[in-house]
Amino acid sequence: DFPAADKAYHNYAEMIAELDKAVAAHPAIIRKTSLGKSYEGRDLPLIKISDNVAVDEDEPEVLYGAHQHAREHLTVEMALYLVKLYTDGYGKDARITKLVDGRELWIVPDLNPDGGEYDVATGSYRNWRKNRQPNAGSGSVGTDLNRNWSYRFACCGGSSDSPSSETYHGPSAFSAPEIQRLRDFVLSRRVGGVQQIRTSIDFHTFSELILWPFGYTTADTAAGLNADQQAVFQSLGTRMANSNGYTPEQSSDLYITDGSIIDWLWATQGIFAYTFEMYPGSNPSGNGFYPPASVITAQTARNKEASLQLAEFADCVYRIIGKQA
Ligand code: 0X9
Ligand code: CA
Ligand code: CA
Ligand code: ZN
Repeated sequence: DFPAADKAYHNYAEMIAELDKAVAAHPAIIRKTSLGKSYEGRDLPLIKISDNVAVDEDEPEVLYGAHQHAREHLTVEMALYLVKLYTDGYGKDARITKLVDGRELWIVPDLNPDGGEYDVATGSYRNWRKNRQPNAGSGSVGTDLNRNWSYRFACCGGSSDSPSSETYHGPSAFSAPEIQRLRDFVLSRRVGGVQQIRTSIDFHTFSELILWPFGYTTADTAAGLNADQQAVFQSLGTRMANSNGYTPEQSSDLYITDGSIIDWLWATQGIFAYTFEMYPGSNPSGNGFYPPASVITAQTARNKEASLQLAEFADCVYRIIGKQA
């Protein structure tokens, strides 16, 4: 489990218990299901928050995801924060109530439970990043889930062919069961050929950045990303960054990545998808992946405004540049 000093972080069982508590307290607006199972057979929880939650209404949909990378435990806390924000705030805060009534909010709080549990299993952090899927012909375990998506998979030097690498992309796109499950969910949100999810944040740590596509190329625009669309990404990214003090930039300004979730969500589904790299901003001493539990409250609440903005713009993201889709 987590070291004693960090026991405020939620392990897998505690995360599930917290979600179940929210469902018990607010059954009319929150539903918990599963995307399916991880490699080791853990459920990958899926939360929906909306009015008339049992009904698929014609409301813009938003996806918040967390924990593709095992050691980035602060992102699970971020997802739990959003669950509380939208449920406890319903009927009390006008802005929250309007979003819950007018959107269908999807939260995937833990896409890599196997890696997360492995990271804390001994009571000392293992600095684990990937999932826990064995690699045939290699003693090295694990695929980097954020290199396993199919769009320009392994195209551009932004991932590794070596199973021992931290950024191993897997033997083929969607080889990781966790990524298959999230892909299938996202594809299931196409209704009559129209993707219902409009905006998304995939939470990571660390560096305090807001990143947008593409990751595979340093070009600002590319096939499938025109100047207007780039301006939308940059404008909304900058607005969200003004609220949390993160640095907004194209994801390839950090480094080239291929097979990342946001490139796939944008290029194949037209979803305005961002990567947030949470606290800390830099790593002067110690390990930036393991901030003390004392920062959880402030560093999750720090993303309240950006998370609400992402949902508010989901009805027409082009509004931010004064255009219509
Ligand atoms: O390398 C990653 O996957 C992310 N950084 S992390 O330290 N959390 O591993 C950055 C991904 C940024 N690029 C894209 N999202 N395309
Ligand atoms: Ca609804
Ligand atoms: Ca719907
Ligand atoms: Zn990450």
